[in-house]
Amino acid sequence: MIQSKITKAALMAGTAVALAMGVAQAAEKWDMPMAYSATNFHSATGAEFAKCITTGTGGEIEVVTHPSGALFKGADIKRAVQTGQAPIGERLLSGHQNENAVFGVDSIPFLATSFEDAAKLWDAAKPTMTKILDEQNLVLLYSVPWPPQGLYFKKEVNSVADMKGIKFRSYNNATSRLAELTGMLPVTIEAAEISQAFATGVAESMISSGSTGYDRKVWESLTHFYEVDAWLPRNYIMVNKDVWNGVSDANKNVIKGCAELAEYAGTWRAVEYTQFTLNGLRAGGMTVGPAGDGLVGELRAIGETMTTEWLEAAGDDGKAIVDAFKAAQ
Ligand code: PCA
Repeated sequence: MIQSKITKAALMAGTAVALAMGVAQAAEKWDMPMAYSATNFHSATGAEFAKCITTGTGGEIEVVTHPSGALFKGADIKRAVQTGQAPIGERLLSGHQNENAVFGVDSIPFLATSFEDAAKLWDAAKPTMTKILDEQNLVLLYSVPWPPQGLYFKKEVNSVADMKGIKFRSYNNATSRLAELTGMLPVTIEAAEISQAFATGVAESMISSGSTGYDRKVWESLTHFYEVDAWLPRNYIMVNKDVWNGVSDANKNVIKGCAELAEYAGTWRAVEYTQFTLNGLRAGGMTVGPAGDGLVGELRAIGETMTTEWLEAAGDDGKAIVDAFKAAQ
């Protein structure tokens, strides 16, 4: 009896506190920079994630996405979130490979080449990524893969020799290294700017997903897409740790729930988008198909070189991730 009275009193007090807080707590607006076009599936997933948080927190935290690099360009998003210029943001994980090789684990050629293996590799890598990001004042919320990476050209290519001297658009260290090892000339360009780069001849080829080629209508400049399935890089969503620490437990739970949902939904979008976008490239007039055996063999040899280099650069942390991934296969 007594106990239930106490419980009731505690509940009432709790409600009073919650109401007072509700009144006192002004709604916060979180601007969320994203690097890719609004129509891209990562951006669509991010927009739903934002809505989920706004609804779930009853408007206490309103998340507003800014796709296409409109608020911060891809290369600047992590720094912006780390320093609190933006509370939350999305970035290509392997874009940070120059800070720490471990960030490039998802761009090791031919290590994880299917959605299933990419998920296993992420499971193996997530604790280490969470820790590295935490040390950089960032909280990892969720991560979604891109579809498998293939090669785009404006001519038929059957061997590495055919690539010599081609201007190649890169998006991280691994792609620049791939260009060097195939005799191409790497130039780093954000996805938001590739249509123009191809139209003006600043770049003539790239490795990317069918999704990015489709989003940027590359058939206006390029002619061939070779399915190589070299790797499936990931985007991830991060929050500034100080901002995160200021969020109530209830709202943290809402955000974590929304993040889980977004990771699941985004991953399925990536799977479904794969064939859809390859068909879109075909409809745009491109020749789309698997790379020939000769080319694949040469690329695999280059992949081995890159794997050795990565393992050297990523040290014990990197090796532990790859070992855990292989054990899970
Ligand atoms: N699209 C991104 C990264 C990987 C992908 O498929 C890009 O090309 O920038």
